[in-house]
Formats: sequence, structure tokens, C-alpha cells
Amino acid sequence: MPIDKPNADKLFSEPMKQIDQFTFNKSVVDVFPDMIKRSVPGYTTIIGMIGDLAERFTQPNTRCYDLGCSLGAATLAMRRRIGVDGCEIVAIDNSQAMIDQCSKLIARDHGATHVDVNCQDVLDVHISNASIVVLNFTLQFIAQEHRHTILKNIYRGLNPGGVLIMSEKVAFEDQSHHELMIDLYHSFKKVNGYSDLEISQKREALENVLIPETLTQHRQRLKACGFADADVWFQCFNFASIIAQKPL
Ligand code: GEK
Repeated sequence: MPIDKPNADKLFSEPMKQIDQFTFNKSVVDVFPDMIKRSVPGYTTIIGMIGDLAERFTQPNTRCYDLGCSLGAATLAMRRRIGVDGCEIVAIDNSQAMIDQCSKLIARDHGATHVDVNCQDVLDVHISNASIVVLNFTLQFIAQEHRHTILKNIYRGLNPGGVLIMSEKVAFEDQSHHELMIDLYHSFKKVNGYSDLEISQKREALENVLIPETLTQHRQRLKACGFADADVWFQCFNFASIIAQKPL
């Protein structure tokens, strides 16, 4: 089967009179694989490592959840590495355009583990019998007042020994460090072919849509939800991934 070349992300390349709030619509879906690789430092590494973590933590006859799955990159990474029987992956996203394309990509893959793909809000998902829950750059798009409820629901639904893998764009308490990380991040985007115009228009579109928090805020919330020792396992500039295990 030929491998499709991803469409280049040019969504913000022309000057815009009015910049609408960013949404995960069909135009975004069409360029998403290119967009996320060029916009999130470490994305490909994190996806690969989610496969490693799935191999290590998936228990037989349990579920793995990919919440805010987009096109299912983490789902496929887990599916390729789950080595135990009786498991199911539940992939959830509230963008119908994402789910339509995700379903096609999952159908093309011939992994043995069953994948259930649903268009649903993360807030409405009932989590149970879970070995792994992945929130790969999803919580940042959810209103802050709902974040505790989601993480508490995840904690309840995880089996003892199960893990949450949560990646986020983060902010820093120290203003000069924060500015340095943003500057390094913008250099990363420029090296990846985004112009100053694209960077600033996208930034404006994401204002009030993507709300980063500090690692301290994340650790405190995770602790309050029951995850006693949640901490960072990957970081590049202002993008980090946390692993949190439910005690055995
Ligand atoms: C990946 N995890 O490739 N309920 C469900 N989905 C949501 C919600 C919500 N309330 N809010 C946002 N989303 C993926 C990348 S992208 C990250 C995740 C990014 C979905 C939204 O529709 C989008 O598909 C995803 O979360 C965020 O590993 O684009 O920076």
C-alpha cells in the first residue's frame, strides 16, 4: 500500500484580516500530521515512547485509553507494542472531522488489539479497567475548571499499577526562563519552516484555546486526584510529558 505524504501545513501562511479561534476542523485534520510534528518539539519521540510504555504497563484483559486521540498516533503506537491478550484500546476525540479520519487510519492498520473509536467529550468518558490512559497534548485544550474532574475520573478508572501518560505545553513560574523557553520554541518552529507571520497568527488563534499551566500546577492537581508520585519523564523546551502510576 503506498504511504500517503502528509499535506503541508500552510493554514496561517497568508496575512489574515481576522483571526478566528483555533478549532480542530477539516482543514486542520488535512494537515495535522505535518502540523503537529513541526509544532511540538519531541512529538515523534513521545509517540514512540508511548509504545514502549504500553509494552511495559498493559495488563492482560484491560483497556488502554487515548483521550483526545486526533488521528490516533498514540493509539497505533500502543497497538503495535501491546504484547498481552484480551486488551482493547478506546480512542476518543470530540472533533468529528478527526474521528472520521482516525477511523480510516485505524482500519488500514492490521494490529491484533481491538480499537474502539468514538466521537465524545473527554468529560463524558467513563473509564474502567484501565492499564494505561494517554492524554497526549489534550488537557491543555480543556477548560481549567474541568481538569480536576477528568483526572479524578482517570484515577478511579485505572487498575492498581496502571499509568497515566500526560503531555502538555507548559508555562514556567520564572518569567525570564518562561521567555527563554518560548524563544527557543519559536526558533524550533522557524527551523521547521514556519514564518514569523505563521507563528504569530497561530499564536493568536490559540489564545484562550490552549491554556498552559506550570509543572507545579500539574503535579499538585495530580496529587490531589490520588496520583502520589507524578513526575516528568520527557521535556523539550516548554513541552513536557508526565507519567503517574496508581499505586499497586
Ligand atoms: C496525538 N493526542 O497525536 N474532548 C475530546 N477531545 C478533545 C477535547 C475534549 N474536550 N478538547 C480537545 N480535544 C494527539 C494530539 S491534539 C494536540 C492531540 C494539538 C481534542 C482535539 O479535537 C484534538 O484532536 C486533540 O484533543 C488535541 O497524540 O493539536 O496540539
